[in-house]
Amino acid sequence: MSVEETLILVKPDGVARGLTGEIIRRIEAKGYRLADLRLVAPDRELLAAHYAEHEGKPFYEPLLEFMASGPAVAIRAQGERVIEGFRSLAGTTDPTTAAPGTIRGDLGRDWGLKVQQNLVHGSDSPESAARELALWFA
Ligand code: DAT
Ligand code: MG
Repeated sequence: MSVEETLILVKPDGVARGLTGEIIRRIEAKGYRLADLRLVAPDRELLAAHYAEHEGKPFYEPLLEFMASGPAVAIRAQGERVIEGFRSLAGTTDPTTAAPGTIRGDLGRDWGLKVQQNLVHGSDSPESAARELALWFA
């Protein structure tokens, strides 16, 4: 048994497109537990801390700008191997090539889509999850 918790974000595109319910439905259908949930309008400081590993990359500024464009839904989700499991549910980073059946593969749009508009975030390791949960649920 390895019960973990992870940070899931429904990003501003997901909230704006009215997909929060559909995304939460998939999380719950998989059997994960919602331990905490909040609507957050993140400031620059929070986003810079959250995406510190990407600072300096070409997509960093557009990514922060997009993430500040509207509210996000932050979820503390718990479950057996939920970190890896949610990333599997989410699909690979680029919605164009994310597998059908995944959140990004099923719900991502190709028309005018930018890679950062990929609906969700999920922590990628136990260390990231602890760090990110502390930021979003401070
Ligand atoms: P993931 O969100 O799948 O963990 P990541 O941590 O590598 O992906 O990148 C964080 C976010 O940055 C990602 O959700 C979308 C954006 N991004 C990543 N690579 C990109 C690229 N090559 N061009 C534009 N945006 C990118
Ligand atoms: Mg990542």
